[in-house]
Amino acid sequence: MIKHFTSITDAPNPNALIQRALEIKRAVRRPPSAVHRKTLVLLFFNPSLRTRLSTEKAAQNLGMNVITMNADAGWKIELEDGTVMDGDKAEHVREAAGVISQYADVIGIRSFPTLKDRDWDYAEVVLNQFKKYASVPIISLESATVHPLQSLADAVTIEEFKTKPRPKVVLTWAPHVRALPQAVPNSFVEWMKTRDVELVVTHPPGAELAQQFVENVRVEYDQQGAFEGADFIYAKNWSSYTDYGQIISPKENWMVTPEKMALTDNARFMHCLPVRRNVVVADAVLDDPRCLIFEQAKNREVAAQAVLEEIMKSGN
Ligand code: SN0
Repeated sequence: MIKHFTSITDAPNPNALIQRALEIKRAVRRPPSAVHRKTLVLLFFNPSLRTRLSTEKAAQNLGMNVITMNADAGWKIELEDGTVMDGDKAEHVREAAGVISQYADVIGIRSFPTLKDRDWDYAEVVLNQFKKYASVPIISLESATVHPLQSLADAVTIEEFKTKPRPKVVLTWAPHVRALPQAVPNSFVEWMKTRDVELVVTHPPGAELAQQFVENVRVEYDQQGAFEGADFIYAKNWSSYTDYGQIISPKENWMVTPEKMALTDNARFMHCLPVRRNVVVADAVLDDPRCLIFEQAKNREVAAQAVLEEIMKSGN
């Protein structure tokens, strides 16, 4: 039974979700009657390609109605309680969430972090205010600090492509021209901790993730050392948590190259996308048949379907 799906802590049995996603992938798609005709409203405060398409597709596979709204250009929503609304915010989240709940059986929310105010971002204000004031379950479509639908799909992908009972999974920081959220790495680590894998996180000094995510996780500053014997290389850029939101520019080049991949045990390459070619990872790695980016993207659909099905099963 799950009510909301906003982080791994909402899933009492992550493995059951992973196994169900794999079952869905193998099975003929037939909408269960409990879900048929229910309505999913997706609210995007930030752009989306995979999350939007895969979640809409998953809902359609289940026979649900989907309404998607780009919420970035509409009313500015007041998120704080008790404010005098005499500024530029036209509608309080209390009304916005309450109204959407009149039309939706489930609401999906995408809201990136500000990358300016760490306490505010890590308090997950947008997501939590929607959770508080909506009367229906909330699914995270990537919030300020985690991206559980991506990590569930990544866990499914690793389950499908592992060739050893306990593969070595390496999350490596990679360069980028913009300051990006920590949501994908935070979430990936959180999900991998529940799997039977040897997890190593490698990043330059200054790229430390929040303690609550990397507690008891092996962290190495030596990228090439970390790559040795790896079965999966998961690359992702993130901006600084300690010097919050700042771009990290290490002295060495952290881009993933064929030379670095050669240090692994013939590892599979993974990235959540979108990816900056020849900044994060070299063309030759992305275009190699061992790269799993499309398999990951494909698994976003079954991941979302397993979650929606489970939420609907809970009688919501
Ligand atoms: C987002 C992120 O969290 O890093 C979404 C990943 C699922 N990535 C970006 O915003 C990349 C944007 C860019 O300019 O490359």
